[in-house]
Amino acid sequence: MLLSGRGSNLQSILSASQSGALGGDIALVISNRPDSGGLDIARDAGIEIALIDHQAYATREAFDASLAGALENQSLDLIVLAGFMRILTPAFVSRFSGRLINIHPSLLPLYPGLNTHQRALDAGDTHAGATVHYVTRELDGGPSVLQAKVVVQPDDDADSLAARVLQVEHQIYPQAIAWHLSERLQFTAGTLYLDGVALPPTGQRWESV
Ligand code: NHR
Ligand code: GAR
Repeated sequence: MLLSGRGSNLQSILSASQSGALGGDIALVISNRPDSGGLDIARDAGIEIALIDHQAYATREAFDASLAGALENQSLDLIVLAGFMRILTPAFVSRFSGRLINIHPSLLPLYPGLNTHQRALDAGDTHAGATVHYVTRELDGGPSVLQAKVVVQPDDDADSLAARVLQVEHQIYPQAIAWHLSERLQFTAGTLYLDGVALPPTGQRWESV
């Protein structure tokens, strides 16, 4: 797993792993930031951790080569981005193609990139949400697996909306990872399949909450 921050998605995935709902274990947690809460959560759970600080590398290519080096000896089924804040190079993405998944805090294809909650509020959207997608070289442009919606409340600010979206992230991300690990979900040759059936571009919908 790759992360940069607090690690609440790590916590939800760890809980699913411990209950048997995930169908797998977290082998390694890597952060690009020394102060990530996610590193503390992983350490306390006895998971191997690594700090690969992007500021120590002159180029994105050098940073990604170091990341790839840490990941390649592990025979990982899936590399999970959970609040990971560095854009990955095409070389890294193609090396782990079909085995890289991300959760993005918007209803993709709306609002790829950063500052998603404020952008949804500024647009006057009635709904916001989160999307699990496979990672391709196109930022937040890979095929969607699972999407969850929440209702925007009149008094929401970016923080309150982010907190509501985070609750559904904790539901859909372990689910999507479990599908991948059980091989119900496959991303091959640019097409995404669930139980052998090609998924529509928006992925599966989780019920509105
Ligand atoms: N890499 C590729 N190639 N494709 C994707 O879809 C990726 C990716 C790397 C990360 C997560 C994504 C998100 O869910 C993600 C998806 C970071 C940025 C960003 O602009 C944008 C989107 C995402 C992650 N990062 C700045 C950068 O220069 C740094 C910002 C910071 O450090 O705070 O890399 O939102
Ligand atoms: C989550 O909301 C995740 O969707 C978002 O950051 C938060 C991480 O929270 N991801 C991105 O913005 C990726 N650029 P967490 O550290 O508590 O899991």
